[in-house]
Order: sequence, then C-alpha cells, then structure tokens
Amino acid sequence: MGQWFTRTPKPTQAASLLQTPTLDGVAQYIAENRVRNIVVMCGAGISTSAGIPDFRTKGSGLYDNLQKYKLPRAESIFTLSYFRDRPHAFYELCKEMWPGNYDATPGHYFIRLLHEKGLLRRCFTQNIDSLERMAGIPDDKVVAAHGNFDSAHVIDTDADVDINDLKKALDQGEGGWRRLQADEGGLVKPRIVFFGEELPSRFFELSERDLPVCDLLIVLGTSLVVHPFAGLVCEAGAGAPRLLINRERAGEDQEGGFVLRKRGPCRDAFHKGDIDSGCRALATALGWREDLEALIDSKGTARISRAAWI
Ligand code: CNA
Repeated sequence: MGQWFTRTPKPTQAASLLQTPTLDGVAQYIAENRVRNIVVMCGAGISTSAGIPDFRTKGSGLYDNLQKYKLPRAESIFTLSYFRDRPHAFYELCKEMWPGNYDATPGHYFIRLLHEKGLLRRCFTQNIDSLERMAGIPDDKVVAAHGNFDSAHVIDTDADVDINDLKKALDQGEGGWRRLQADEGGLVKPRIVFFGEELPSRFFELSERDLPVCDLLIVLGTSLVVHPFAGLVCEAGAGAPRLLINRERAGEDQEGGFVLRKRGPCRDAFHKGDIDSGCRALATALGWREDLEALIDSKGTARISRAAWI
C-alpha cells in the first residue's frame, strides 16, 4: 500500500506582490509572509542627516562643493590620475570624512533594527563613512562595496599600510603625508575604491549569494547611477518585492530595474521623501516604532526582541 506524505505548500507568486506600493503595503508583506531575508542597499542619502553631504544633490552635494579645488571634473577627486598629481584635495576630504566625526542616523538604526529582529540578511553600502558600524550592525552583515577607512595601501604596489599611520600623517599636514610617501615608497590612500578600480571580492561573492535568495530588497538614499553597485537591484530574485526610499526616483532606466507605479498589486514600491521619516513610518506600520526610538536614543545599546515569527 502507498503512503501519503504531507508537504508545506510553497508560497505562491501572488504572495510576493505588494497589495499597495506604499510603506503600509511593504509592512503588510513583511508581516503576512514572515519575511526573514531582507537585503538593504544604501547610498550617500542615508548619511546626509548626519551632516555628510551626498554627491549629486544640487547646492549641498559634494560635487558642487569641491569647486574650491578647481577640479577638471567633480569626479576627478576619486580618480588615481588626479590623486597622483594633486593628493591634497582627496586628503582634505579624508580628514573631513574620517570615522568618528559623525553619528549614525535613524536610517542606520532602522537597518540595525532589522538585524535585531532577525530579518537582515545583508546590508550592501556604497558609503565610506562606516556609520553602519556606528549603529551597531555587525561587520559580517555589512558589505562596504566602495571600501572605507579600515585599511590603507600604497597605490602603485598595493602594499598594506597601517591606517593609523596614514591618519597621523594627514593630521601633520603636507609634511606628514610627504614623509609617509617617502617611507612607504609611494602615495598612500585608504582602501576606498576610486573610479576604474576593482571592487572588493567580498562584494561579488556575497551579492551573488544574497540577492537571489532575498525575500525583500530595501534601497535607501542612492541615485543608482554607479555600477556595478546599481545593478544589484536587478539581481534580487523575481519573487522579491523591492522598496525605494529616496527624495527622487531612481533605478528605473536599467533593464530589470524599478517599475514604480502609483497603484498595486505590484512588485516595487517608492516612498518619495526623507529616509529618516520614511524608516520611522515603516517601523510604525510594523508596530516597531518604540524599538526604533529606543535604539536611536540609546545609541544602539537598547535590548530589542526578535520578530514574533523568528
Ligand atoms: P548620490 O549620487 O549623491 O545620490 C544620493 C541620493 O540620495 C540622491 O538621489 C538624493 O536625492 C538622495 N538623498 C539625499 N539625502 C537624502 C535624504 N535625507 N533622504 C532621502 N534621500 C536622500 O550618491 P550615491 O550613494 O548614489 O553615489 C554613489 C557614491 C557616493 C559612492 O561611491 C559613495 O562612495 C559616494 N559617497 C559616499 C558618502 C558617504 O560615505 N556618506 C558621501 C558622499 C558620496
């Protein structure tokens, strides 16, 4: 005689669509589908409320404010050829952005909250400010796609240099970094990825692993114009809804990119506005607002319980 085995039915494709392309629609999706593999992508917009300018916002963005260096193009400050000729401009920027000068924002604490709830698979960041770490998100959950100030190297030989030696040299001004250059046999920069440089292998390894299996993608504060990072939006598994919180639309012009509609059911949602208020609204819709505020007020030391379904 044959035997029957019961199987848990697989979630249907319809279950992975948002009923409405709004923060409430995303909150409903998270709770009803017991989501547990959220991937977050973030860009400079998540750090502007900490006081760090983004690149491209007109007037306040870095590109508009770098004119004092009389750069041939704003992007030049992140190119090796310009750095070789005139290291001063990039070194000044380094001194300003060195970790420790800024606090994490409510947006960063929202990502930390996802981790505490047991829902964060990974946070891929384009930012070099390490504010994810300031918010208490463990390093193994963060991929700094464009590098950061954790380590330094000689640009010609790629030899490692102690980042603290670079910090000391920059604090001493031009004499300091010229001495370091002579001691190390070449110009030293933090391992921040310049245009034309390869991204860290960890970016490729983990994005290939995480994006196809995520059950929700949240994109915060990026114009999605820098590749290959911007292409991650298209790597999320077809069943995973995607949420963009940004002051402006982004990521619609690439194949497989966002399709931002006003009404559902649909895959993508767009919240036009500030990240901090958007994250607070999403936390409220999930019933997690108190937890988020506790994390913000305690600078990450508050104890938070996991999501009910974990
Ligand atoms: P970007 O091109 O400047 O885009 C930023 C986006 O964020 C824009 O669409 C803005 O409208 C939006 N935005 C700005 N502030 C807010 C806010 N408070 N709420 C909602 N939206 C906001 O920057 P990307 O990150 O897309 O560009 C990639 C570059 C930026 C990466 O290579 C980074 O290394 C680089 N960068 C990093 C930092 C940092 O580490 N904080 C700062 C400046 C630039």
